[in-house]
Amino acid sequence: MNTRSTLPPGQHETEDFPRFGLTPFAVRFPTVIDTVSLQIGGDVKTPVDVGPALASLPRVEQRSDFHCVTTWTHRRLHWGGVRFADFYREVVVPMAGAAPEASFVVLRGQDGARTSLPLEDLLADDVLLADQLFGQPLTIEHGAPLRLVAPAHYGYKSVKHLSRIEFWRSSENYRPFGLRFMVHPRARVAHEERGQWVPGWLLRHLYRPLIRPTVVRFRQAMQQRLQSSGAGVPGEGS
Ligand SMILES: Nc1nc2c(c(=O)[nH]1)N[C@H]1C(S)=C(S)[C@@H](COP(=O)(O)O)O[C@H]1N2
Ligand SMILES: [Mo]
Repeated sequence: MNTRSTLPPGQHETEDFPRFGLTPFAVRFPTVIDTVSLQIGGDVKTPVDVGPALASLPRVEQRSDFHCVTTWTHRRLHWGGVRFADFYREVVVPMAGAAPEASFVVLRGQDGARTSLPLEDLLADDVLLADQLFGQPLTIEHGAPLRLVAPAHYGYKSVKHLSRIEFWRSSENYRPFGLRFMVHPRARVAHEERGQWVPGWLLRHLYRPLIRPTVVRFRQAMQQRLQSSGAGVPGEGS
């Protein structure tokens, strides 16, 4: 799939690739960045930490564009990691015993961020569990030690600091983070599924003014963390 020649509806290209998210997460940081621990849960036979098993999967490299729902796009990022589809078939099914009907997937980050996607969307060829960006281990800014990369979906589906994935038969017990209109169950960029109830073209205009202050907020929080000792976890629990 080539998404490089034209931008998706309502997106514009940015030179920088900022640390970004909903503002409560600006001051939340991962606690474990030197090893990968990835818990599998939900409707599975054996809840298990599959972090070590990721090393047995074939590695892939991928160039893809990254589209934030607030309308910025950063093109041609070069990710390294493993395919979610390989991970599901070779690790999740055999090790955790996930049932095929458990197709509602919840992804959680060490900072408390969470999102959901249908299993079918995660099995697409371009969805990765990434641990590298441009040949280097992921930085804290961009999701250390492991993040999802789902290029066909808005950035909020690409959970950073990924620590837990749940496979559920039903979505009924899941509550999204934040305001419901901002969360689309699929969030496909090509269909401009930015949120629910409010049309994508209208959300473009509501979100655009938020980009600059959000970038500043996330950058300042990162600088403060660096200044106040590398090991601490400032702002945790807010
Ligand atoms: N754990 C976690 N994952 C997250 C977020 C976050 O705040 N925390 N923000 C999301 C949003 S809205 C976007 S656009 C991308 C930003 O990725 P970046 O910070 O690497 O640019 O991460 C997504 N995944
Ligand atoms: Mo985003």
